[in-house]
Amino acid sequence: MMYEATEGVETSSAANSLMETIVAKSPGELEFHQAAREVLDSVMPVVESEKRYQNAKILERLVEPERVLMFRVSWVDDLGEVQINRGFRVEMNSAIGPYKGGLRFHPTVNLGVLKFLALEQVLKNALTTLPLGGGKGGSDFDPKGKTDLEVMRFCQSFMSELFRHIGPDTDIPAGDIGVGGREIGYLFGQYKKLANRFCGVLTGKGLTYGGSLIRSEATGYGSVYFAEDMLATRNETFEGKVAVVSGSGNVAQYTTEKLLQLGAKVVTLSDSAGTIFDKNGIDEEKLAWVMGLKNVRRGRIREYAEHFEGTEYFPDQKPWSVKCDLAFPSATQNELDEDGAKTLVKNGCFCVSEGANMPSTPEAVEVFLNAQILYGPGKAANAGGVAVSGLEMTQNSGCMRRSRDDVDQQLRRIMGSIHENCVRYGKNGGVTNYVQGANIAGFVKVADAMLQQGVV
Ligand code: NDP
Ligand code: 2IT
Repeated sequence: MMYEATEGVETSSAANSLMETIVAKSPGELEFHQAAREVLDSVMPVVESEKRYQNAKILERLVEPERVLMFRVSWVDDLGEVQINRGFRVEMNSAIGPYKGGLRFHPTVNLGVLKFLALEQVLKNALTTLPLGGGKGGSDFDPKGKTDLEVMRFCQSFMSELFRHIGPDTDIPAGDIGVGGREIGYLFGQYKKLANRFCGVLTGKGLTYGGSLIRSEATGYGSVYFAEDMLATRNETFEGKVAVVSGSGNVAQYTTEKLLQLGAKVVTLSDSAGTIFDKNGIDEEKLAWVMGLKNVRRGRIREYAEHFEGTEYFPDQKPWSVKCDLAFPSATQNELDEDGAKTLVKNGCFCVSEGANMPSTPEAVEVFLNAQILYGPGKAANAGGVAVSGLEMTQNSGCMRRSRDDVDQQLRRIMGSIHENCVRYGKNGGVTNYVQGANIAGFVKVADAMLQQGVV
């Protein structure tokens, strides 16, 4: 079967031929194909100029997970009915450190989705400057509408299998969609019981049992810090800018918080059912209300429009048609398509920073690159979350605790260094292609480590 390259993207025959192998070996894994295609297109020129990468088949090895675990998760719901879900952990690459990456609980989870997330994680983690390999896991379990006890029983059953494969020096999971503080707590409790060991095997833990200050905030804050650095390249700041944010979970909430602190006006949030548009801006008080709605009452974003006057609700809509200067896609993959991207650019949006993983379709990315707006891809812009996870690991292993300011300053410094690295590898004339920059900078670090470790 021939693999169709994305229209308008320069491809090499080596990239096409590796893509065909990937598709033949992993049919149907569409999100993985999409993520791999982008990486291959960015890094192939580097590989073609370095014989040693070709001889050691670095790229061919990079797209093949080192190990994939897939297991049954059986549990009993509140009505006494037996439920069966599927659990996964994709251990993608451990060249520069132990496998590290989140767990996602969402009905759309399958092997292809987790392989795309794991590949992104490998390059993202390399960008953080920390010694972290890449992995991702999760389940097709849907926490929506489940009671706390059901979620606890599911997490315990999930960890009853996963615990034998993870550890603070081998594989350290964390949160992602559908996995927040509540789930990490239940997962940690079960790990500790089975392993008879209290250690930093998970990150995103509660502050009373080894969690790091700023971990909850880190992905959202980091995505705004990355945008701040992109804006600075054009002598711009957040002051007086209008921003649209998608999603209303962990990443969207703290993106909004940091944007407010830095002087921007945030006018949208969304969830899988629709978008709210608040022309007056979501202030701190309204944001606190959203956090209660989403993190405690676990309600729908529609309720915002019922609660706050002057707000509109657009069912089944994304935020991209709302006029703005800045956009922060912070919900899920492929939530921003070509039409959405064209509308954003037409309305004057000139900076997009991705809190989510791969939220823009390849066609949307093309629109941003052709328009030469500031476009920060997820693997660079959202790396703040895993970076603070890395700091949490060092606090756990050193039995120490950093202050809020200390962690926030380190996060700021790391985002600055990721930005610098993207510019170093992505600058082309006066314009930086952050997609190329992020992919090449991450790849070179992992590839060199793989070369030095031989064929394993
Ligand atoms: P949460 O579960 O806290 O929130 C997810 C948000 O996205 C919710 O508003 C949810 O709406 C929406 N959403 C999820 N799936 C879909 C879908 N299929 N269609 C439309 N909307 C959807 O997750 P996070 O905020 O942690 O994660 C958001 C994104 O950020 C993900 O792409 C994740 O991979 C990425 N990310 C997260 C990091 C972290 O540290 N948490 C780190 C780096 C990246 P609803 O409630 O209706 O489902
Ligand atoms: O996509 C991601 O980077 C995350 N979900 C966070 C991973 C982590 O290990 O903190």
